[in-house]
Amino acid sequence: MRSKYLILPFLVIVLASSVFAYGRVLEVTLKIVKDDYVSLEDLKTKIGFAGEYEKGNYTVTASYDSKSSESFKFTPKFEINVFEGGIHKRIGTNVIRQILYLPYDDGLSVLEVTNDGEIAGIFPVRDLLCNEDSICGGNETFISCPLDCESHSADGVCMAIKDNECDPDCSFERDSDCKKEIKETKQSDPLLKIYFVIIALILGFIIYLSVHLFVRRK
Ligand SMILES: [Ca+2]
Ligand SMILES: [Ca+2]
Repeated sequence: MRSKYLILPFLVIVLASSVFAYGRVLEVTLKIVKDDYVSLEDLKTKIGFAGEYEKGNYTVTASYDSKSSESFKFTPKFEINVFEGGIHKRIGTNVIRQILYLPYDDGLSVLEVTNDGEIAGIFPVRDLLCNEDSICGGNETFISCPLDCESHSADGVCMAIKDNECDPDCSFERDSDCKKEIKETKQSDPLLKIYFVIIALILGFIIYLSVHLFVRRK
């Protein structure tokens, strides 16, 4: 009976991880003009869940240096939310912004978008993901560019790694190194030491005075 209860959460985890792949993810923001071109608005690597892209008239093909390419299919909805006359409505539009969460792997060089088999945009992404100039900036993160970015770089991605450095992108709860940093700054605060000495002196003086008065009364 007990083993049944132990197996259940395990099965849920296996099922969830097969539906939503958790790991290194490429967040791709595309501007799509209906029946026309596609442009690349933003690109960022992070840790998270990749989406499911198996059906649709649009295809994103990710080409790698070392391995065969991978394709992801989706159908953009040319609609936007509007608030009109006190109600929320969805109306048709010709331009939309589509965000895709693709599984990310090292060596990604080109993203190509096709609409019904016709090329709508080709984007060389290698230098965007890592330009190897020893500066962590632009679209680079520790995930796509460990050469330029450090695990604790301010790159918009929280890497909760124990490396004795607080990642400014993490909350204090997520990166245990940040908690330690707070503790250390508290300990080394010179003002805190002065307050402590003053309080100790006042307490000492009160005790001295009390003892002195007590002895005199006797
Ligand atoms: Ca760089
Ligand atoms: Ca970071």
